[in-house]
Amino acid sequence: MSSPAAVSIGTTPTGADRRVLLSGNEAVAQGAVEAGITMAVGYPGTPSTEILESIGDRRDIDVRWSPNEKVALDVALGASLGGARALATMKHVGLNVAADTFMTSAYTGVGAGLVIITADDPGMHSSQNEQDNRAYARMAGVPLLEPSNSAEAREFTRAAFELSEEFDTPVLVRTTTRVSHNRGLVEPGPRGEPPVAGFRADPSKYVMIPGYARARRPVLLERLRRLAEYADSSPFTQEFGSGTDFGVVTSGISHHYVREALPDARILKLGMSYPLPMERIRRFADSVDRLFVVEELDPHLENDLLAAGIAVEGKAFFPQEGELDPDRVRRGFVAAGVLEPGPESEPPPVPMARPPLMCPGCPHTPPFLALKRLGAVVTGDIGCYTLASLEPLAAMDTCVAMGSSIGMAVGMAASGGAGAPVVATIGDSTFLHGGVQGLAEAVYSQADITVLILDNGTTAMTGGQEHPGTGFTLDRTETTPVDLVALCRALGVKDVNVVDPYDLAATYNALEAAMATGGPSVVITNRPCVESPTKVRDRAYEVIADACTACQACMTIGCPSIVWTDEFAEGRRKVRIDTLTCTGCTLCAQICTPLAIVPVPEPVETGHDH
Ligand SMILES: Cc1ncc(C[n+]2csc(CCOP(=O)(O)OP(=O)(O)O)c2C)c(N)n1
Repeated sequence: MSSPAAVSIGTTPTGADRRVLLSGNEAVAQGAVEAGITMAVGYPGTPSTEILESIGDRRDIDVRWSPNEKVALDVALGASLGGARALATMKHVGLNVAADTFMTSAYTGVGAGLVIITADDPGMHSSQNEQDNRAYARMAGVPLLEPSNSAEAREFTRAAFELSEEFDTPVLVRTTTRVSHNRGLVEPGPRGEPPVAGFRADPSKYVMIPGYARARRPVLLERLRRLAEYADSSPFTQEFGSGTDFGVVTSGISHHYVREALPDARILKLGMSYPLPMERIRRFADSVDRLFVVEELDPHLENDLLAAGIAVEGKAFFPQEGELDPDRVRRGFVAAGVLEPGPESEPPPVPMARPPLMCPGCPHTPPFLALKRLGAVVTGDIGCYTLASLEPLAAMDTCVAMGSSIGMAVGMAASGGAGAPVVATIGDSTFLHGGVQGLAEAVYSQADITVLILDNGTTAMTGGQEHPGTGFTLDRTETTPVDLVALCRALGVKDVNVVDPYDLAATYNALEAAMATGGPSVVITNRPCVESPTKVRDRAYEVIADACTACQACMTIGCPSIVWTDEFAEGRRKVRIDTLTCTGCTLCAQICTPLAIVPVPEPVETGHDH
């Protein structure tokens, strides 16, 4: 068997074997390129981020990060109305942010095709919840496609643009972490021709005042009826296996788990899971004695089938929380009496669990050390700094949704029950995503809070993406950065201070002073992330073993470069520094009272090149 070609997204391989190995995210991008998109826009969020990154260097497509998902969808919708096929990408919780536009875009319909990718995260590998975004398709009344692997991610995304134009509707394509990140064989096609139509003004379609929106509601419902008819004959529905004892209705990645658990089972695989191909499902149900639904998370399909009067079993045997896998599916079918109990497969051994930690030299560490010492109540936000909630820093009290820290701080302070000064901590990307309005609220209500903006010049948590405060666009073109100090002042915050977080004393003092100010105050830390966009590596530090008194103060910062030794002083273990990973931030040296932590000596100049 020949091996698949290496190819960049959107170019067609020329060898005999035209297949390439692509992740689900790359395959989505490939499908969109083949569909002729000229606009791709999103906000980073695992597991969706690589979709835009994989086409970021294309000159024929306008690929951009927006400040948040709502703006991304607004940009995509505007582009679509202007005649450009547009792709909007986000993680599942991003659709909550974009939901306002999403709901009403179902009323306006589209110009050129508009496809929204929601990348869901069952199992919460990197998310604050595991909401099942299939519900959004029903709530908005838009068609939903669910690819199960990379080949389908490409095909379904491409087809979604056709559907979008044929039915004049945005189309939601839902992937899940396993589909987004797994690699599979894909046969790419050529770049599609972008559509040429421009904007056609039609206020009754695009201006959603009540009088016009009321008239669009029946249009939406009639469109859904036609989509349901289409679903029944669409190529998105496939049948596998044989037998009449039982059948399984499934979609997305669950399809592969069922086939692994029960290779010969009768399966009806739904590629389009809203609206449902109900007549096909009914015929399938009639052809088997027992019908099961296997689906991750909510009983989305199960409830629809039950509501249609189709007897079906599902969540009684298959869990509603977490990811499914072949073993969980097998156990469900054993419980249902369909499979004999067999030997349980042993999960592979996991090396010693390592708790997540901030990186060596992370500029987020010092302000949290200071906040802990200052005894603040800290409403946190989402980003690398959320790790400050864990030991040994343990300096964050809440974390709910992007941008929530500031509004929650306002409420916490207003409650009168905080018992200590309240500080909201928020990253630069998150501040521009959803924090600015919280600060407006703090100014508006003259809340007695301090907002700590951790400006590391990137969106580090998701791998270092640009945002409007960085001064660069997705393709690293320079642009005008949003000036955070000027923005805070313009909102009405009088007390705005910038501090170098590597100076622990200055950081402590700045926070202490801000917390003592009445009304809202802002402290901004200004060191770049040590990993992105370029690695920051200064001269490393080391521990003078004889000088170390084993006080272990340096261990309180949770730096992974500081490790235990086998030496003891007064019964306590001494430490050393891994000089390969130390970035030379000096934080540990600043808190080492015996002055045992010093820079490694400069290499001696020998005059010889090696
Ligand atoms: C609504 C929403 N969109 C996207 C994400 C994914 N996400 C988590 S944190 C984060 C931003 C982190 O950047 P920043 O606030 O600058 O902090 P840093 O990680 O750089 O410290 C993103 C995009 C999310 N959790 N929720």
